[in-house]
Amino acid sequence: MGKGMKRKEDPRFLTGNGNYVDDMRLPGMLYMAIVHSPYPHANIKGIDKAAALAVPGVKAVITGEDLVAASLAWLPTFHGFDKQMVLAVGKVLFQHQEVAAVFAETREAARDAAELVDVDYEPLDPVISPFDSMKDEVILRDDREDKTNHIYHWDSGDRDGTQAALDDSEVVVTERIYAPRCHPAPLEPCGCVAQFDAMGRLHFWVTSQAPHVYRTAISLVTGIPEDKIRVISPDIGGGFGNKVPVYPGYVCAIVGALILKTPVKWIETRTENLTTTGFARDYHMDVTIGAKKDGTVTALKVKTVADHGAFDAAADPSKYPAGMFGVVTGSYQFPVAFAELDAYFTNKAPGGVAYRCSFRVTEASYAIERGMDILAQKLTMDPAELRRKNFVRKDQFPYDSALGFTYDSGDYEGTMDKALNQIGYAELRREQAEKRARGEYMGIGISTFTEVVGAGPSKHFDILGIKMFDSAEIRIHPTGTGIIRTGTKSQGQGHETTWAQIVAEELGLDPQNLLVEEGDTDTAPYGLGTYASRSTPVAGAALALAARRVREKARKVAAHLLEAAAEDIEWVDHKFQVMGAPSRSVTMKEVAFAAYTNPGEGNEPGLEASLYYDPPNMTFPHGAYIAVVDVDAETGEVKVRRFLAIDDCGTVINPMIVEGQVHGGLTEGFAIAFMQEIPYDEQGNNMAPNFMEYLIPTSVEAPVWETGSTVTPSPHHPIGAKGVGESPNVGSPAAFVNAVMDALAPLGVTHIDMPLTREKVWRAIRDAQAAA
Ligand code: PCD
Repeated sequence: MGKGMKRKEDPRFLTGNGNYVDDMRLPGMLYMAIVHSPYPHANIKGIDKAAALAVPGVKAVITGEDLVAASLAWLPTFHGFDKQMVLAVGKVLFQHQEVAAVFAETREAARDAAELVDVDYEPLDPVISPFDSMKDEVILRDDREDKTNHIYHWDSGDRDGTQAALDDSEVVVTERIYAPRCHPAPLEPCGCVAQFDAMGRLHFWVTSQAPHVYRTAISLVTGIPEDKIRVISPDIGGGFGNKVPVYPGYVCAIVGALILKTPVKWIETRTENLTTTGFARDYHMDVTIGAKKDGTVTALKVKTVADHGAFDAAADPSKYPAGMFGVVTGSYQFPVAFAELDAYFTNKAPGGVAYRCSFRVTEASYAIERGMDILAQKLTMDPAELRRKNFVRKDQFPYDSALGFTYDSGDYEGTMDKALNQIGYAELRREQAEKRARGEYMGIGISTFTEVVGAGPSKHFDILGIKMFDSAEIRIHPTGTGIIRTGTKSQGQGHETTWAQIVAEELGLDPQNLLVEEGDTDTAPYGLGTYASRSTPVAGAALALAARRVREKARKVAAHLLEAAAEDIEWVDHKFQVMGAPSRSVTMKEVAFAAYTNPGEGNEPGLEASLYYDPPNMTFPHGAYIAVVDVDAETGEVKVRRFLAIDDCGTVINPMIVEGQVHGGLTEGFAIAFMQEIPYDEQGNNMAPNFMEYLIPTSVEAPVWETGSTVTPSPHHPIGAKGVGESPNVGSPAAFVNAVMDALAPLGVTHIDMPLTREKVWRAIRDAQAAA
């Protein structure tokens, strides 16, 4: 624990020996390709399969009508507010929507044939903006009983109290802040292999962040009894939220394997990944902050319009339709606040998914961290001082926020001070003043965010009704090695290493000899999977407590070996010893052997335990990020000169892994801030369907990351750990944008929506200069 142990999984990955879904090859396996709609909104007048079926090697073509006959035309989305068409029936609702599936002996034949499926479309006018959609002039989803494009309303806090406080405030700032539609584009796209064995049992290899939830969902959708389904998530090349939802292709592959009685593989193309899988953000947030002239905040109001596309793909807990957006009060003491959100359907690909974001925390953090800077600019106050004035103080935890969360622990001021010192803030401000005097645009951007991760306590959190606990199972072998299983599933995070470290610490064993296995529903205990930075807060806690259960059992065996009463045995320095007689001790390795060879009378043989953990609260990691940029006013180019991230995720299991998590998340945050968006034109065309348009930063574009940490343990987690995987993506976009706005402040620019492309920055500068 606390050591930068090298990742146990890496030899496999670094030598090209990972085992991914696309590595699966089964005898007789067919390949599936999907036919996509070129139109965002159209009636389907007919589908002619003949030309496709004539392609050599093609075995079958299925359409939505075929699925209707099998009652498989719709699949539930994970928070239960909506369902999604598997293959379009009657009409298509977004460009690239799945219309038919082709099965063939080779991938090439399947794709060639997919192009020959002749679909007769009658194009309809698309509704692309949620602000048009809300007028309900055209109802997009005629399958729904409520004839409206409005999906849901959510609100939290004190509406009247907030308005009254804003009316009384000496200063009020307000800004519409857009969090663009974006997408993680993991290295490995989504895919699956479906096989029914001789006993009719479904074996389903799939790129899933939540294999157990998939098993239950597949059973509920298809009617196949759950014991006849085995879901296996092998190695996964990045998930980032993209691999939480169940996609139409999965259902089609299972149907294909069932009707053709042979295994079916489907691996989506990069363009399919960028056009059809669940998308994140697309939040239009009206942020209003009230304050006194001295900068003390008095109230926060946020009104959001969310564009969820044609189907609401959100996997949010059912009690939280807008996810954890309520963390929008951030790290600050707002005496009163009100947040409300309305979500709408449009003719875009399904939205509402979380990308490196614990259910809308990224949007919320971006809104408040941008908002605080807009307030600082209005008050001509230093943004660090404004934050300091309003931080929840260290001695106020557990802190009840105005929107109903109980923050577990934190030291916001201490973390910010560490960041300010480490980056040399005062010196940077001096340099900026000199540059400004010379007409140069340098900016410093701060983001002091609070996250909420570790979903979650069963009283509030579920997916499809299943409570969001997690689980751990530990078996120690006679020789003092063992196997560890959890209900989570690493997609690159390094669980094979960190889970072994937790158990090794609790049991005094060698982490190199504790094998970690996740992702096979036949062997792993039921768990809700890995997303929302929940694995460490939930499964990590389950592991520590399961290990303590093993230790309790081992204590009895130790007592037998030491010829003492179990009550007189204590656990000191990773071994059992007789109280007051340190020379009389046994190691866990010795106890393990005895557990199978000589457990002692009345002691149950064997050494294992399993445990389900229902967390009492979420964990609230925080951080202080600072970006330093230079903006070229001639070209709009932004150069990120420095970026410092101080993260506080409580007790750290593996500092090297945490640093890697932070580097990865910052690089994604950088991409979101400066280059990435899934935009749609007015005709509803997806304008970033490939990597020519959807840009992925490499080490060439990415800044050199400086990192550091503070440690404020979570008081309710057995080892004090909080999540960290999402923090860098949650905290960094605001730091980048704040830095650019700080650079352009002398021009009177207050806000530009991400991504801050050269063109947008250049136009803002030009417009500001023209207005001056
Ligand atoms: N850790 C440590 N310590 C602490 C914390 C943590 O060490 N304190 C570590 C662990 O153990 C792991 C990691 O670190 O290994 C992480 O963790 P977390 O935070 O708990 O988390 P998870 O749950 O595991 O995971 C999840 C996340 C998310 S959420 C995302 S997006 C992303 C991240 O993770 N993704 C990914 N990261 C990553 N990485 C990689 N490589 N890949 C991927 O995919 Mo979502 O909701 O899904 O949107």
